[in-house]
Amino acid sequence: MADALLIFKPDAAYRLAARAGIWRWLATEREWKLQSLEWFQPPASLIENHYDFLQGRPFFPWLVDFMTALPVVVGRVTASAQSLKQMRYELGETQIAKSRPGSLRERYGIFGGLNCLHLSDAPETGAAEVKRWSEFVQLDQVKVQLEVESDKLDHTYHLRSLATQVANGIHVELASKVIGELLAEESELIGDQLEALRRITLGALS
Ligand code: DAT
Ligand code: MG
Repeated sequence: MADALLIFKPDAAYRLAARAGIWRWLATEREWKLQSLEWFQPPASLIENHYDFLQGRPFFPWLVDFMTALPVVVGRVTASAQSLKQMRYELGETQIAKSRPGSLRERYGIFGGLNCLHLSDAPETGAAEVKRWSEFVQLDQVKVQLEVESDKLDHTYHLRSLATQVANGIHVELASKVIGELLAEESELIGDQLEALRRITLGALS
């Protein structure tokens, strides 16, 4: 059995319909078992180490902001190497424009690297990530139960369309404003936390 680290990134942790959809998949535990889950806001140093292979890439400062701006939902799953591969297939490719139709990321991800869920990509990386994160998070207890349904609207495709406009410099101000409004509708965040979700979403588009 392999260990894998799982993270509901902010775009999944707070967009409640997306979170419910991803949770419906995760909770089936078809070929895997969820061993732990809890809320945790990672420090920048942890994210810089977690993504050290991406240091120097132009999106790296955004990535660190994205992963540290708000508490996220972190957990550990166990699965065979083959099942972990199957989970990654169901998750879909990293960048939303390239993610397989029907995959979780294509269904709920907004744009670029705003891709909802982290999942270790192999037993070796899973072991290393679980070891690193276990210094910060207790990875042996399911401490949160997420809901399988949400009353909130799912604006994924509208958000993707607006994000594409912003990324292409078309109606940037108006599209950015509507993105903020849609994120407010999808989540229960207010004040600084809503502003943080808006900032990390727009940050992926520049
Ligand atoms: P994955 O999350 O599919 O394992 P990864 O480990 O290669 O992908 O990269 C980690 C995260 O970094 C990814 O989820 C989002 C971000 N990222 C990677 N490549 C990117 C790119 N070309 N543009 C924007 N964000 C990217
Ligand atoms: Mg990865």
